[in-house]
Parts: sequence; C-alpha cells; structure tokens
Amino acid sequence: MIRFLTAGESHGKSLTAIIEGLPAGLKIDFAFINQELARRQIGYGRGPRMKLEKDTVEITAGVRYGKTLGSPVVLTVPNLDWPNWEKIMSVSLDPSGDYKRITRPRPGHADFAGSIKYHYDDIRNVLERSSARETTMRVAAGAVCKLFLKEFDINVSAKVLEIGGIKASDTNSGKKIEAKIDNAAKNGDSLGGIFEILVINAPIGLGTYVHWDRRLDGKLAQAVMSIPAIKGVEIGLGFEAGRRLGSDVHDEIFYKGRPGEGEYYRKTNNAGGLEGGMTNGETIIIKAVMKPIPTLKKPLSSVDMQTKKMVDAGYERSDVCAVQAASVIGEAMTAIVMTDTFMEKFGGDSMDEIKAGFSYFKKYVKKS
Ligand code: EPS
Repeated sequence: MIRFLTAGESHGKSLTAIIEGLPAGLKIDFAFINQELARRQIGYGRGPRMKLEKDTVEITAGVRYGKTLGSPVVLTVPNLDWPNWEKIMSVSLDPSGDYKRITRPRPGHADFAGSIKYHYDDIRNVLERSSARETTMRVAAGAVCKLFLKEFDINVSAKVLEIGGIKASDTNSGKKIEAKIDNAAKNGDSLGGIFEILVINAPIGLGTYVHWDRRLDGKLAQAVMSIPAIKGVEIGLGFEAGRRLGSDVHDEIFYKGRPGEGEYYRKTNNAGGLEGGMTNGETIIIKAVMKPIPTLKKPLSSVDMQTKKMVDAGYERSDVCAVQAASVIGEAMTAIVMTDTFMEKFGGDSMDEIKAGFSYFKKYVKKS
C-alpha cells in the first residue's frame, strides 16, 4: 500500500511530503521530479507568486545512490518567498495580539467555514493551508509514482479541454483563451475550466469489485476531487451515459488472433477503461471540472466576521486561472492512486519481485 502525507503552509518555510510503501530499488530521476514541478508552475493566468518560486525538490530520506531503500521517502521543497513572510508566519514568535487579522472571508474559499471550525479570529490561519500551494507536494509525490509506473510502461498524462467555456479544440483556441483570461484579469475576475487525464497501458484487473472502498473508479474520483477547486469528476462517458440507451453506452468485446495467443479488444471506450471498479485494459479516461478561483480582485460581498457588517471580501495576491496547473496535479493524484492499486495486486518489497509477478501475470492474460 502506498501512503503519502504532505505538510506545509503557503508562506511557511518549506513544503514536505512523506511517501510510505514504495518498494526498494526504484530509480529516482531528480531532474524528472523537478520538470514535473515546473510543469505545475506554468500556464496562462498564473499570478506573481509563480515568478517568485522555482520549485526544486530535495530528498532527505529513503533514497541511497539514486534508488529507493524501501523506507519512507521524504521530499522537501523550500518556499523561496519565505524571507518576506518570516515574521508573519513565524512558528515561535507570539505577536501578543497586536497584529493585523484577516476577517473578511472570500465566498467560495475555505475562509468562512475554516475559521468557524477551528475557532480562529484570523483567516490567515485557514488560507495558509487551504492554499493550492500544498499541491506542489502532491506533484512531487506523483512524480515519484510516475517513475514507478514507467517501469511497467504505464503512462499518465493530462490536457486542458476547456477554459471559461472555450474549447481547446476550437480554431484559434489558444488566442481566444488568452484573451478571455486577460479580460477576466482586467475585470478583477477569475476563470475555471475542464481537463482530462489519461492512463495508458494499465494492465487488466487493477482495483476490484469485491468491496466499495477498493473500487478503482471510486479511488480515482476521490483523489481527483480532492484537488482544490475541483467540483466534478467523470469517468469515460460520465454524465452523458445517463442520457443514452445501454446499447449505445457499453463497449462490445472482440478478440483478434489465434485462441490463446491473441488479445481482447474494444472498438469503443465509453467505460473510460473501468468496469466493475477494475481496469479492463483500455485507456483510463477521467475528466474534471475546476471552478473559477475564489480570490477576486473585484471582490464579492461578504460579512466581516469581527464586526458582522457587510463588506467586500478580502483580496490576497492570487492567480486568475490555474486550470493548466490543476491538470498536472490531476496527473499526480492519478499516478499516486495507480501506484497504490498496482502495488495492491503486484506488490513486493523490491522492484525485482514486483517485475517477476507482473511478467507472470502478463503471460497469464495472453493465455486467458
Ligand atoms: C493561492 C494564492 C497564490 C497562488 C497560490 C494559491 O499564492 P500567493 O497568495 O502567495 O500569491 O500563487 O498558488 C501557489 C503558491 C502555487 O504554488 O500554486 C491560493 O490562495 O490558493
């Protein structure tokens, strides 16, 4: 089983992830992890913070001579903006009550419910951790899992399908999307969109129908839904399946080649690679929708939680659109779940053991 934890505040000193359950002997490509981190930082519509940070990982445990040891892997990314926040985010200094509190919750953000839930009189205590800065470590952990999956030729990728209602497949979509984002920025507004994640070459039989919390579709949906601002996840045809007849939804099964030597195949993939909570050998297709970022330069109405008077919601430096970044985080979360479910079926203590089990299963599938 793969478990991972992240820690870190948006303007704290650094961000950390611990991955537990990786086998021994997985080669760690540091440059690849940093490339993945860089991919998360780009995209039209990101705010000034992304120019300040250049996310670079340091591994402080669980790896020796470029390979995992089977012990927990600890990854750290420093916040380069930290020197500007050392006082505001100090872990030891007690400001004795005379510092400026944030009391105007942004509609759509964690601010409101978070400060009531944790008894805070300063929304900063909520926004620091609810900030999407935390997703840096999901991408770092996801990159390690992608390295694992690559050893078995499994590839996870994603692309943006729509931003603010403009389809990426439309003519001149790049220019139209940039203009839409520029316009939103000019008006102090923000934009969301839709992205798609693909998992290519996953073997048949990952996940299982035998118990609700082991179904892979459920695990993937939860993982992608847990990304900040994601409001919906579809697998394969998704909601469209509810508008069609069964005969127009289910993917017929075919076989090519000599019995026992050939392979099964489908002509369609409406199931998005998952049937009965298990992979069926087709590409896994996941779509997710991201709402517009709730931090608006032209603020919505809100209530000051100290005075209870109507006010404009607070504004913090922010992005206008981060759908591109969310798609990279979606890949990472998917890679983590796929690694976990792969380990559930083929798990062993070393890469050698896992490869031996996997190679046996591939031969079995060929015969079946
Ligand atoms: C975020 C606000 C902005 C974003 C941040 C998410 O940060 P800041 O308040 O420091 O300008 O840049 O995203 C990241 C830092 C990141 O690494 O993605 C928010 O309020 O969620």
